[in-house]
Amino acid sequence: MLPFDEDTIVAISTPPGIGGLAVVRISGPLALDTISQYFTSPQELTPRYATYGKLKHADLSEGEFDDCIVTFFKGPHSVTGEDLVEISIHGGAYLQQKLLEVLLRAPGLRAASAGEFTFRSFLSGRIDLSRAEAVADLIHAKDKAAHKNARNQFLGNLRLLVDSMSDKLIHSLTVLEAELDFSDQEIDFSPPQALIDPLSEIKTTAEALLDTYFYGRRLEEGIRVPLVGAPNSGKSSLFNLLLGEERAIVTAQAGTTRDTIEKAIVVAGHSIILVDTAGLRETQSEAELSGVDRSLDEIDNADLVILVHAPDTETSIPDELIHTPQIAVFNKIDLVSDHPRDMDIYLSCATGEGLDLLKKSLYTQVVNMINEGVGGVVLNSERHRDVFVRFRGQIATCLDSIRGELGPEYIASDLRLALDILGEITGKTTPDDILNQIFSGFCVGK
Ligand SMILES: Nc1nc2c(ncn2[C@@H]2O[C@H](COP(=O)(O)OP(=O)(O)OP(=O)(O)O)[C@@H](O)[C@H]2O)c(=O)[nH]1
Ligand SMILES: [Mg+2]
Repeated sequence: MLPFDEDTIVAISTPPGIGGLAVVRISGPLALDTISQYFTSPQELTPRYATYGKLKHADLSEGEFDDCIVTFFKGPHSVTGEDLVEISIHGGAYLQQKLLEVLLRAPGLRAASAGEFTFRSFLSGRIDLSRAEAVADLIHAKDKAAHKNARNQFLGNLRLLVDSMSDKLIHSLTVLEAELDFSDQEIDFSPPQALIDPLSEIKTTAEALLDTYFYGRRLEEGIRVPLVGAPNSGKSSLFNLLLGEERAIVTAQAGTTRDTIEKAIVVAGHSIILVDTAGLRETQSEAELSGVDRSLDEIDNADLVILVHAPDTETSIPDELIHTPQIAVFNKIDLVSDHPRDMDIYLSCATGEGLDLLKKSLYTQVVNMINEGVGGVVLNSERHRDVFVRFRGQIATCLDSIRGELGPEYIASDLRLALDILGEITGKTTPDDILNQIFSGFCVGK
């Protein structure tokens, strides 16, 4: 475990310059002492009550600080497990920085490092590692679906799942320990089905969890939807129409878009990254060729492609698209009376006809991608995926050892290793460098 110093830490918990209210947090043994030197109020600070008053100190000039509200949480009944003070002030960047500066001159206080409040919460046992990570996800959640997933993890769904797997492993270990106790009596060890069944169940759960990862990444990064097609087919026009703003340049000249342009919209509660791309064609122009390469990269990374056809251009389906879900759109129907049969949507960016159908189709495709997860858990972190890949492998090793009728001491040691791997999710057995990496990814003040 990392050294947990007894310092009192301070940080602004809202990014400077946002406006509204800002919260400055002080956590540690000197929190209460410090605030009593900087804050005056007719009322006593009472734990868990918000107290209205003024910040006052020789270091603060008159008029620099007006009213504020201080909330005091007495350790261990605080989020960090230690004495914690939260000062709500007006959110101007100047006021925030000034207060921080002044507090940092107070004896025994130092600036909190990134994620240190949450880290202290973890070290004091208030939350396990998976919930601490969910705090970061909650802060970064861009849409309803990502928020829901982060919230589920924060409520402890992942921990509950891990606990139930751990309990089964511990039970299996108990069965084996009992065998080991009798091993000096030369009774043959025949591994009971009671060992195989729970382990097979655990392996199935781990596999189902790993299957949620692909969707989990989409939750994290957004569903990538490039608009692809021949030059002049109307990709940029459609991109603008879906965004509801004139974001991309549209001209009658083929080869207008070179660089990819992306912008997020929300469909069915999910962030969708719409990407306008350069039209696919053979070309001598170096700049356009780079654009086409980028379009092909986008196709490679796409979750869903909107393939745009038009009567006055010829869009061929790129080979790279074979495995990617797609919506085939026939654009510019205002120009023709007859159109091909094999398209999903018939559209006119000029008149808006067909746009609602395209939006519905996009909605349906997104809803089809939703994975409800296992016990409300969708894996979205590379770290969690890595742990579960190793865990699944270790459970497979345990099962092999049991079926291969290895001695109970070998199977027990395989099971202990599986338990250790699983403990990395909740932080029981997570190496210090990984902990450092996780918490340094947080922002200061969290
Ligand atoms: N009549 C008609 N013209 C359209 C429609 N959609 C787009 N256009 C026109 O087609 C031309 C090309 O449109 P863009 O949106 O720039 O086409 P693009 O696919 O982005 O073209 P590149 O960027 O060159 O690959 C412009 O003159 C648009 O006004 C449509 O539905 N009907
Ligand atoms: Mg374009």
